[in-house]
Amino acid sequence: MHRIKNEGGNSFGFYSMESSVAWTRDRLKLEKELRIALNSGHLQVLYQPIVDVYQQNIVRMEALVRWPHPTRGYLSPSEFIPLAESIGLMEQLGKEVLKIACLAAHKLIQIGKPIHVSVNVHPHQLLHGNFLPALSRVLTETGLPATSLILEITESAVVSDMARASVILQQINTLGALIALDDFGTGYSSLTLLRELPIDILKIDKSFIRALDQNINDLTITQAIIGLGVNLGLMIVAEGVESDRQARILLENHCHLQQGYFFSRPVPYESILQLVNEADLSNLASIKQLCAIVNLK
Ligand code: G
Ligand code: MN
Repeated sequence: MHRIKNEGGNSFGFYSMESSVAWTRDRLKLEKELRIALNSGHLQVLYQPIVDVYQQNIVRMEALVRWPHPTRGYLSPSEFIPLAESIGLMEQLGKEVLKIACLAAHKLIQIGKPIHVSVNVHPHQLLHGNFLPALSRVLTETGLPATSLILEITESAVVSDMARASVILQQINTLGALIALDDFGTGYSSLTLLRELPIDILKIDKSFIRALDQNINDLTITQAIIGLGVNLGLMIVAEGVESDRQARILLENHCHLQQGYFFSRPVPYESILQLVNEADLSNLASIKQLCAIVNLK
């Protein structure tokens, strides 16, 4: 049952004594390996650029954790975050990623490239731990101004305990960090949430962007989210932009903050450094194409 639930639920599997023993053994091994990886600094943080198509510039980067596993290859968060959560490692893992990301952003500031860093915060981390003191400590230790940090939270985190989430988000807001609502449109999309909480940014979920140029419903929903956000004075970021057609449609709808494989995959810090150091980013073919689009308008 736990295996099926961990794989996303809403399914069934067959139980046998042998498979159960094998699964438990496998899982215990993975747990042990995750603990070791975390404690010995083996988890990697990659950064995916968020570009401002108008400015033709990288203005932010989203920190995304990866686990280079010795035998299973690169594991993405969806493959080990549920495990980290179930064995109580989520807070430690979250803090570690936050610290690495803040250090990276601080280094960029020091070389005159003030790029905001956007860090995903897991619901557990936000609601169950001592999030605010931990956040303050990381900012002090890394020297990153709070105003250079964006925390990405999901609607489900907020909805699961609205009262507590509200208090914590207000405190984060007072500190000066920005708050982004991640995967917007896939969860509850409660409008009360937008009215009552100090949200600064909406990130349109990539599921709407994927078929933006083929599906009129996806386009309509995307336009509605942009309209809603703009009218509420929020910044809008489109995620999962994979083609120039998608980028162009978003731009036509005044959504100029964009992120996705069209611009860049998540890359190591050294590659970000290289990208931001390019005078005009013209090595990013996609940016070049977009410059042409913007100039045409
Ligand atoms: O939930 P969140 O929005 O933080 O998820 C980010 C994830 O989306 C990362 O795992 C990242 O690798 C992935 N991602 C980023 N850009 C794209 C894209 O253009 N297409 C697809 N399919 N996935 C993307
Ligand atoms: Mn995110």
